[in-house]
Parts: sequence; C-alpha cells; structure tokens
Amino acid sequence: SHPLDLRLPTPGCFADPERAGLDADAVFDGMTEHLFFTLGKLAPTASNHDLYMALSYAVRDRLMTRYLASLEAIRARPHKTVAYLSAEFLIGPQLNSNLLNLGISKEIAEQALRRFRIESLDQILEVEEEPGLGNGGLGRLAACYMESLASLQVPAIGYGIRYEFGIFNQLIRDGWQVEVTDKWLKGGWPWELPQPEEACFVGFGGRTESYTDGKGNYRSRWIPSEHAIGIPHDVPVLGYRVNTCNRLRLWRADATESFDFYAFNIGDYYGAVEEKVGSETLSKVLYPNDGTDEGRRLRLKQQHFFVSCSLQDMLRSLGNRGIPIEEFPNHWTVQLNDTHPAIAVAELMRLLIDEHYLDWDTAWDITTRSVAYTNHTLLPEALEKWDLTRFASLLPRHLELIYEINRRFLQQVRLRYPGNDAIQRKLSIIDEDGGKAVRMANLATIAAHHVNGVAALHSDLLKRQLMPEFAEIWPEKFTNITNGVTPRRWVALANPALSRLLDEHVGPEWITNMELLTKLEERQHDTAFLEQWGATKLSVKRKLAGYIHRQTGVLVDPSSLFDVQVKRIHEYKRQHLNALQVITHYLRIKNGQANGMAPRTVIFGGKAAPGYYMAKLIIRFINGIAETINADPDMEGRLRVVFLPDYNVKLAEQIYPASDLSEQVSTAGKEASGTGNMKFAMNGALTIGTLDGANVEIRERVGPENFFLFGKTETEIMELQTKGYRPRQIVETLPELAEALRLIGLGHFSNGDGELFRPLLDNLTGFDPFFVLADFADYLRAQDEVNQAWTNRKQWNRMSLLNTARTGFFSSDRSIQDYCQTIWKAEPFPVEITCDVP
Ligand code: CR1
Repeated sequence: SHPLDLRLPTPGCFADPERAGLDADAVFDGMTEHLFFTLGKLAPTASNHDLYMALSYAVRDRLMTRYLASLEAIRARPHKTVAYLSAEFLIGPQLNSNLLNLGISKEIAEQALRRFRIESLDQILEVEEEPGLGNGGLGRLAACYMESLASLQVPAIGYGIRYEFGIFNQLIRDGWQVEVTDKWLKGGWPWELPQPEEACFVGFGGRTESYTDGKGNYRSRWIPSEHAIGIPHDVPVLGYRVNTCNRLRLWRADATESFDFYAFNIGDYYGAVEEKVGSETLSKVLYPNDGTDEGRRLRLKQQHFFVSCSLQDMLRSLGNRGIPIEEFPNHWTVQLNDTHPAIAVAELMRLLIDEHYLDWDTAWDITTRSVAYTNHTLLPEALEKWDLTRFASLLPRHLELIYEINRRFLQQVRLRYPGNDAIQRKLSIIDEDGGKAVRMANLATIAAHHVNGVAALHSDLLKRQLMPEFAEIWPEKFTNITNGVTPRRWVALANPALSRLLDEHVGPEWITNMELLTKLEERQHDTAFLEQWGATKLSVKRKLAGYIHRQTGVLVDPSSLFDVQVKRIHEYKRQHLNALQVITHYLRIKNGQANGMAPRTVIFGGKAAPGYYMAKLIIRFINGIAETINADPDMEGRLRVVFLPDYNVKLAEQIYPASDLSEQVSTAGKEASGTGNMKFAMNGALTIGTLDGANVEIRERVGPENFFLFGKTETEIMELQTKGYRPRQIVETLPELAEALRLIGLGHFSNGDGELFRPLLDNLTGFDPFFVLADFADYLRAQDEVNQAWTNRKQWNRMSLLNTARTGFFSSDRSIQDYCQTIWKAEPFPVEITCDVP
C-alpha cells in the first residue's frame, strides 16, 4: 500500500466513515440540494426522472473523493496503468452498481427516497436510460473488465467513443424487428464529466512529404486535409468497496471550426455548419454490427479518431509528469480489444517518430513492448480488412509506416521460410489477392507482445487454424485468457434473492472471491436447503413472468421450465435450431406424444444487425411460432413461447437470474467464448450446449453430469464439411424434422403464407452452413434428458446449486488477474485517503 498525504477539503471528503455521507440523511440532503440547485426542481413536483437524476448526482458526489484521490495517487506516484482500447463499452445502468460498490444499501437509498414519497428503489432504477455503447459480448466484456480492474485496485483507463446514438432500440412490429434510434442522452446523463481542456486534435486525409530536419536527417511528415477535435468525457468506474476509482475516457468528436464565418457571411447558412456536421458524424453512432466487419470509411475514421486521441493522451500524461518517452512501456500497457483499435500500432509509431523524433528501432521497441491484442472471433467476415486505396486516402502516413513494418517483418519471414512465397503472401499485412487490402489482424499480431483468445478452445483454434505460421514464429506470444463476468453486477445486483442466500451460507466474501462458492457443495444433499434454493429461483421467475406479461401480453406459468436463449441473433448461434426444437415439442403435444413432458416457457431475446436479412427473418420466424403456439388452446399450461423485445443490459439483469435452462447451441468452433453462458450458470441455470467456446470449460468445472451436452465437435464439423455435407439427406431420416419443415412451408406459422420463411427453409435444406440439421437429432435427445431431469425437482435443484458452486472461475476478477500476470505485468495500487478533517 502507498499511503499518500492527500489532504482533501472536508466538504468533498467522504473517506472518513463517520463523515462518509453514506447514511440516509446525507443521501436525502444531497438529493435535496441537487433537486433545487442542479435541476431547478421543487421536491413536491419532482418526477421520478428528476429523483433519479438527483439521487445519481448525490451518489456521484460520493464517488468524487475516491475518483480524485485515485487520479492524484497515480500523478504523485507513477504506476503502470492499463489502457484498455475498445470501440465498445456496454456498461449498462450506472446508479445501482455505484450504490453497491460504494456501500449504500437499498434500505438506505429507500429511506431517503421515502421522504420524497417513493417506496422502492426499483421505481427509480426503472427510469434510468442505459448507454448502449456496444453490440454484444465484446462490449459487455470490456465493461466487466473495467469493473474488475477497479475492484482489484489496478489503475486503468478504458478508452473509447462517446457515441451520441448507441445500439438501436428494437421494437417488434408484426413479428419483425424495427430499429429505432437510441437517444440515450436525451434526458441528460449524470455519469460523465466532460474535460474540454484535455481535447486532442486528430488529422485525416491529405498527403505526406519528406523534409530534412535541422540535423540533416531525412524525415517524413503528414499534412492532413481535415481535422477533428476529440473532447474527453470521463465516466468514473468505482471498484467494489475500495478507494480505487478508475475512468472510462470516451471521446466525443467536435469540429475544429464549428462555424465557418466566411460561408455564413456570403449567405451560405448550410455550408456554414457543414464541416461541423461532418466532423461530428465521427462520434454520432455505433455501428450496429456484431462480429462482422463494416468496410466503411466512416468506421475506419472512428477507429483512428479514438485511438489517436487516446495515444496522445497517454503520451501527454508522461510529458506532464516529466517522464521520458522511452519509459512509455513501463507506464502504459495497451490492450487492443479486437482489431477495432489496431491502427494504434501505426499511430503510436507515427507519434513517436514524426512528433517525438525517435528513430525507428526505439519507436518499434516501445510499441511492441506496450501493445497486446485480444482476438474475439475466427469468423472470416469479422476479420477487419481495409481497401488499400481507401486506407491510403484517409491515412497516407500510416500506410507508409505499415509498409515499413511489413517490409521488415517479411524479411524475417523470408529468412525462416526461404523460397516459400505462399507463407509470405499469407502473413503479409497487405492482402494482394483480389483488391488489395490492409489486414488489421496481421498488423496487430506482428506488433503485439501477446496475442490471446478468449476461451481455451478458441485460443487453440486461433493458433492451429487462423495463425499457425505466426504461432510457429512466435510460440511464446500466443496465450489464452478465458473470459469472465463481474459477480457484482451479474449476481449481487441482478439476483438479490440468491445473493442473500449466498451471504448466509457462504459469507459475504463470495462477492470478491467467487471460488468460495464451492462451500455450497456441502449443502448438495440437504433437502431443506435444496427446497430453499428452488423457492428462491421461483420467486425470481415470478418477477420475470410479470415483466413478460406487461411487455408481450403473454401469461406464463412461473413454475414451468424457463428455457432461455438471449444473445445477438446470428446464424452461427443457431436460434433457428432452438426454434425448430420448439416446433417439434409443439407437434408432440398436438399428436398426444408428449406424456410426461415438462411444461415449458421458451424465451428468446436479441437484436439482429439491421442489414442482416437472415437474422431478421429468424426473429420473424420465432414470433410466428410464438403466435401460433400461444393462440392454441392445446398448448395451454404446456408450452409458451415469447420473444422479449429490446434485449439490453437492463433486461439481461432480469433474465439470467430467472432462467432454469441456458441455451448455448452454437456450431462447434464458431462461438469464441460466450459470456452469457457464464451469467446463466452462476445464477443456477443448467446449460444445454455444444462443445464450443467457454461451454467446454463450464462443463469441465460443473461436471459433465450437470450439463446437457449435444452436437458434433469442432473436428467432426470440419470432417463433415470436407466430406461434403448433404442436409437434405438428414431430413429424409428424421420424420419429426421433416414434418416441422413441411408445416413451415405450408405457412402454418405465418398465417398461411407459405413463402415467408422460404429463404430460411431453402438455406437449411440446401446448404445449412451452420449444420443446424446435422445437430438436430442429438439436440432433441438432449432436450429429452432435460425433460427427464426436470421431473426430479430435488435432483434438478442440486444440479443448479452445483452450477453456482462451481463457476467461480468465470468471475472477471480471475480473468483480470490472468491478464495482469501474463500479459500486462500490472499490479494493484491501493489508494489511501486522508481527509483534512478539522
Ligand atoms: C464473441 O463472438 C465472445 C465475445 C467476448 C465476441 C463471443 O463469443 O464472448 O466476443 N466476438 O470475447 C466479437 O464480437 C468481433 O468479435
């Protein structure tokens, strides 16, 4: 620990427990002041939104001591800081997590709220708008990692973009997804601190030129044709019950000249704001693609924009503290969250060489000692490639530097594989096949000191399939860090009922040490406890049932098996496999073959990328099935299907705790890790899943007898692919499947419209690129096992308990400790606070 003589003024100091300001009176006083002075509202007429704002400001005030102390500690005593570069941070609602991490209990918050005639904290949490600054797993992972970094007291900054519009809101109209702009900032967002004085300039376009400096050295410089300004907006990230409060630093783009007076004077009112509009477009909107590359100029501009601002910010912080630039790798460890920030390699080289006048070797040494890269997918369509001409016109200097990095690297390759042209072409940063392009994964891999995948299987496939030659050249570079999720949000906040049980039977330390949950195993044969376990789950399911009814009008039975698949909609995730299984279930009931089948509620949720036709059709398909089944009196009390619209973090917090069965049914080899799978298991859901991503490790940990495994392995899928796969032949051998497909083709789930789902049917029976039909029979077999297991409720509860007990490994605290030890060489830096209390 590093005691620091931080004399903070008493009014702002909430460090002293006596004066911590965390009691109900203090919270009430804080709210009252903010209502009046910050919001200009009177208590008697304040709306719930006003009260949400007032409570948020009062809570934010109470973060400030820790926030400033953390900043000051690192300024006074430099310590290696993690710079987590990510185009997405899906942080979710902030109020509740800050209350938890600060230590303001729900009871205390409610005591304060009652004085404003509000009975429950939930009424206030309900009005909070979440910043949807991410698509799915990748962005949510970044948010869990930021929370764990702070909780483990490791100094870190999450660098990203403050999108004005995040991921679209999803409406369902006539069964189809409709996208609506996400105006998350419209009511004001109390969790950010704009820092206009720390703005950074970023260039685009233009040309490069050579010149001779004062010492007679040839140099290059970039003369951009356009500029934008990045204004940092800082979001405090407080750790759980510690003084460490890190930051997300999100850049908002501004025009350099926000108003062109010349154009205005000659009467060109539109032209006068045109440049402003153009630069501000940079941080306007998040690309709503999950795991697919959007080969667009604006996307590359966004990436360069936030990366350049962030690297300038890191270099400036060294300058401000008088630290020589050569020390960069000792002060910053830069993690590239996928290839979206991979331009950092070229930009850091440019800043070091062109603006700080370092020579190539020194700059390369600094860069390669600082940067590491996480790969999040093997899907070819998600591996970013930029058209060379486009790249050259936007980032001409970066291209020069990339050519030089490539030239030096290929020299090494030639030495190692003399005469092997194929390997050179494969490893080159420049793709020469077809239209030339810059391959960002190659750039990131060549520069990074570590490259990691996100689950054991995925890291293995990364080495064996995607980058075997890179792995041969640099075996020590490649490593695995299995993903994790934060137990604070995903258990303590999302599932207070379960948390109370864990507090009682394990002790409250589980929340920062999830491995302690193994203590629950002692209870696995305790009938009374297992009943309590089941009753806790049921109470949470009741709440979700209420929500489902309010949202969709469908009444579901809380005692039925809640079978849930929530995640982005994608063919590889195979929501359609699940949907086909639901049809089979329906047909068995119809045909009187469903004796002993457990009543089920099948719940789906997730967004489809707006341009992904097949994914949108799958949503329509699920809604068609839901409509037919829910309207059929024979299904009453036996089968319900719901598609919950607008799946986001807030909704996820309601769903995971209320689930009995977690559907993790991706084609083996396609899901890099998954993180929802971990949230389900921690909350006591059993998994039905394939040997894919982190499912493999979940199954190993919870025990194969507590996991419903099905499907072909990755190797079997590859074999099938090479042998030649004929999905139509499978249909012929499976009468239940044939009947399901026939009904779909007759329009049974589309009001008689036999054409609606034709593209889906053709896809499945024609190519079936994700082997839905190949896994169908085995999936049904595993679902039968689920039904069997559910009939013995004591046994089910035992399996559920063991899932919670044995998934401590999937805490993001463990992932972050792994990153700190193997990749970042970063250590905790506890912050001490002394108040200047008279
Ligand atoms: C993967 O598809 C993984 C997350 C976080 C996603 C998912 O399996 O859990 O990353 N990849 O590691 C992705 O979005 C661009 O790639």
